[in-house]
Amino acid sequence: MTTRSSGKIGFVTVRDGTGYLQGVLVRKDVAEPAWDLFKSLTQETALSLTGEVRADERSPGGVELSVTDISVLGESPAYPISPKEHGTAFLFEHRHLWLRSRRQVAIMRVRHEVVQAIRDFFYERDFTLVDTPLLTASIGETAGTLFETEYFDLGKAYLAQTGQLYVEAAAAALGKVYCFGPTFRAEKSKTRRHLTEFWMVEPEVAWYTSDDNMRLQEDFVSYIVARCLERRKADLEALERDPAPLECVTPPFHRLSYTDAVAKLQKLGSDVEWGHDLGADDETLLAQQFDRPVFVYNYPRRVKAFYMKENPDDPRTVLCNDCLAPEGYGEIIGGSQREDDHDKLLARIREEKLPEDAYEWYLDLRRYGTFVHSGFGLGVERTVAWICGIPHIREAIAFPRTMTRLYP
Ligand code: NSS
Repeated sequence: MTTRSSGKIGFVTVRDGTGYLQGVLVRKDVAEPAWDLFKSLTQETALSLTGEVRADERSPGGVELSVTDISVLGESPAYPISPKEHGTAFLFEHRHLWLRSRRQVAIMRVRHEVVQAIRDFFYERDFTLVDTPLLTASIGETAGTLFETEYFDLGKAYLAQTGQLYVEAAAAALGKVYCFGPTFRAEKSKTRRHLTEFWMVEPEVAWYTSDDNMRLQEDFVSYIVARCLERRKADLEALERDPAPLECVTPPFHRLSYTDAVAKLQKLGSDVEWGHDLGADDETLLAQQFDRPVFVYNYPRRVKAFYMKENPDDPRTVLCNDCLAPEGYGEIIGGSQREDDHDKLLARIREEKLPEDAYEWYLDLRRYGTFVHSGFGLGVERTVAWICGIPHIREAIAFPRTMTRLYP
C-alpha cells in the first residue's frame, strides 16, 4: 500500500492480488485514532480496511472505499524501494520486493497469459505434452554452454539445454508432441537477451517439413500475441506498450533465405559475410525492415546444430529457420527439419566431436523406422519481453538467473 494526504483528506491505495483499490479517509468523519494510524502508515504495510464501497468513475477499477477504520496486520518500517528512481542493480538485489511494483505485476500477468496461451494452442491442436529430463547425458545443442555435475557412478550429467532430442523420440510414438520447461545454458554473455536459466516450449511434429514448421510457428506466435492483446489489455496499458505493432502480428510472416538476408544486410551497411552467423545487430537491422516477424531460413550448416537436415538443393546449408521479432527484439524461435538419415547424422555427431555413446539411443530413431520430422523452440522470456515492450529479458521472469546473479 501507499498513502498520500492533503491534511483534511487521506488516500490509501491497497493491492490484494486481484487489483488495486483506493481508500479515502475524511479527517472530520473518522475517529482520531484511525486518522493517527493512517498518518503513521508506511509503504507496503499489510492492513485491513473497514468502510463503505462507493462507485466512483475517476477511480481505477471504478470504485472507492470510504474508510472508517484501519488495522495494521504487518508493519513495514523503512521499505527499501521508494517511489523514487533506483538503479537496476539495486532493484535486482531486491527482486523479492520489487515484484510487488505495478510494472512488475503487469509483466508477470502477461507472462502468465503467454504460458497459458502456449498450453491452450497445443491442446486445441491435439498435441500431447511430454515432459523431458533436465538431467541428461547427451548434449542437446553445443558443448560450449553446459552446466555439468557429477552423477553417482555414471560420470558427468548435464543440465538440459533443450528437450528436443527426447521429443523427437516421443514424436515417433505420438505424432504431435511438445515439451515445456526450464532449460539451462552456461552463456558467458551479459546481453539483454541471455539468461542462464530460461523457459522454452518445443513442439515436434512427425511428417512436418521445414515449410510446415514455419507455418506452425506463424500461427503459434500470432495466437500468443492475439491472446495477450485480448486478455491483458490493462496490463499492457500499465506498461505503456503501444499495441499497434502487436496488432500487425498475423500470418503470413515475411520469409527470407539466409543468403538473401546476407545480401540485404550488406546493402544496409552490415559487414556480415556469407558463412557467418547473424549477430544481434544484424538481426535487429533486418527485423526493422519489416512490420511483423520475419523468418530467416536455411543457414549455413557450419553455424547451426548437428541435428539439422542437410538441404538437398544446397548441401552447404541446412533446412532450418530463426524467427526474428520486430522492434529490435531479434530471435525468439529457432527451428528445423531434423536429419533423418542415419549416416549423415552420425557423420555430423563425429564432426562436432560429440560423445558418440551418449547418442546411441538418438541414432536408434534413424535405425528403426526413420521419418521426416520438424520442430522448434520458442524462448518464453524473449517473447514476454517483446510483447511487454521491455528492454531486458531479466524482467520477464520472476527470479532471473544470469552469469552475475544467483540471489535472491
Ligand atoms: O538454441 S535455440 O535456438 N534452439 C534450440 O534449443 C532447439 N533445440 C529448439 C528446437 O528445435 N526444439 O533456442 C531456441 C530459443 C531461442 O530462439 C531463444 O528464444 C531461446 O530459445 N533462447 C534463450 N533465451 C534466453 N536466454 C538464452 N540464453 C537463450 N538461448 C536460447
